[in-house]
Amino acid sequence: MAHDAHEVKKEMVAIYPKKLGKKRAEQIVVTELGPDGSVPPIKANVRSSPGIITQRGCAYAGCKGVVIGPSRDILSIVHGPIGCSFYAWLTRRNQTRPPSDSDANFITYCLSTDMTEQEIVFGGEKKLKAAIKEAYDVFHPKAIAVFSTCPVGLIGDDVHAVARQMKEELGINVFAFSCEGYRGVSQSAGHHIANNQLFKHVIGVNELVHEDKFKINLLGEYNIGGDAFVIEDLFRRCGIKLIATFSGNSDYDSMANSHTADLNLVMCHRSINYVAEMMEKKFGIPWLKINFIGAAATAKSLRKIAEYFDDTELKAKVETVIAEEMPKVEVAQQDVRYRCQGKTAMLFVGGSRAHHYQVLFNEMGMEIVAAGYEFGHRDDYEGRKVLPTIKVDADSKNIEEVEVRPDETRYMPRLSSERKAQLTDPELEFQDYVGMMPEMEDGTLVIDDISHHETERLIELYKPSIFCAGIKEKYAVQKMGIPCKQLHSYDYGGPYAGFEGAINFYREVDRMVNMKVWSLLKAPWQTFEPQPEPAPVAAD
Ligand code: CFM
Repeated sequence: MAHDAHEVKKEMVAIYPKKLGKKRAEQIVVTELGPDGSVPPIKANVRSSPGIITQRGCAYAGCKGVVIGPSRDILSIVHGPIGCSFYAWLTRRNQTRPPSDSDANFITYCLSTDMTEQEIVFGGEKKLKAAIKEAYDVFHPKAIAVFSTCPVGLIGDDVHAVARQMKEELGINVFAFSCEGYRGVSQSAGHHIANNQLFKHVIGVNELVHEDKFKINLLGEYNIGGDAFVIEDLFRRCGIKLIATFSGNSDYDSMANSHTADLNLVMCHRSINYVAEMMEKKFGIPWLKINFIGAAATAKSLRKIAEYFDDTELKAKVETVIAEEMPKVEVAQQDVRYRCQGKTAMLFVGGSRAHHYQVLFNEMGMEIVAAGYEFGHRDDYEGRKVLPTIKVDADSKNIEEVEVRPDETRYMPRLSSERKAQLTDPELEFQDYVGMMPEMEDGTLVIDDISHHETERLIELYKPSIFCAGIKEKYAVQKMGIPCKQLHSYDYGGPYAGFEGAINFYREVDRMVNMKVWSLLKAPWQTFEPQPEPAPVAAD
């Protein structure tokens, strides 16, 4: 690496006022794996400092947009001013495929109570009730979810009481989320709030029994760019029965029935680990951390599932699928490696992809020079082993911790204690997540909640071959002559999951990093030459 990461860090924070510089210095860490597998601590999941131009979103975005939004037949009503709905309308590329044209799909709709001054002054509960009734009359959904925006919490509308009342009146499941944008420090708070309500109001209300042998749920996969379709296909070919996905390409009934699965797979740890934990406690369903981003990671994840079920037939099927897919992947890898080997990437996105996508770049022979989450917690960086040492602050106390006990009739441990004791290989990540940092090269920069200034300095100093972020950063980065790949929406591309997705990703990144246009790019101000003063116009 051409730069000493410690020097870069010093230089990046030097420009800040003292207090802010001190805080940012704790959120910027140079990775170094200790002999015991530990990494240096990072400060994460703390408030963004005003003025730094954070990449983050709000709790409402994390709850409505991220966790619940991709489910196609829960009718979502936003209780709040119209802008909160309008700017969240179809902005995430979560795809869905109803079984037939006559099945419900509300994803394209945008329902809002359109709160105005009238409700801010006199209360909005009446309007919310009317909205739920009207929505029910028009759509006849199986379930209605109500999302609170900032003013709802400020004026004190009791959305939960309204939901209870309407549930009784309409005879369908109606539940609400106190996911006001200001709760917590980022969208991460919204994930937690969504997890809690899913657990309390949806999971376990459908008792349909599936006779299949290997029943799983996929948690934290939201079907961006069609990723879930690819993963579903892999499960089908391996003979694995997917009960529910939370929540890409999902419907209400499958989530309500998810407690009948025998294993939870956790893809995005940040957004949904709470559901995995709570389902373990209440129903006895263990969970495994998996990752379907990257071909090797996909193969490893399938093998982990087979290992969990410990079934010879399943193991054989998994090996067959891997053997069918890997040769195509290797051809594509070889092709791109020739042009991409040694090129560099930076990833600043979300709470899980900045880790998962490193695998794909490494498979192409590319090097990660810096990475970070927008809103990950310390466990996403350093691994779950730091969980007991994370201090609870006022912002995290703001979010309900649901007390969970084993279900009186439905708790059923899926594994014997002897079998559980066999699943301790750290590679298996059984009920564990090792985090991003232990898997990164020593000397790499890890930056939490990166600021715009830091982004610019990093680009100026390292001139990475590609920068991965979102739409808010994309054009600012590209104006600096560096291609920016959106890892939230995938720009217009995808899927990138599984074997097929890996090939798509290699090809697209190859095209981006080897495109000559970036070196030709000059912004108008870079070519600006001062013009001579215009001659004075003669006065009459
Ligand atoms: Fe999980 Fe996500 Fe992500 Fe996330 Fe997100 Fe997303 Fe993301 Mo954008 S749930 S943490 S809140 S993997 S919307 S599908 S891409 S920031 S890295």
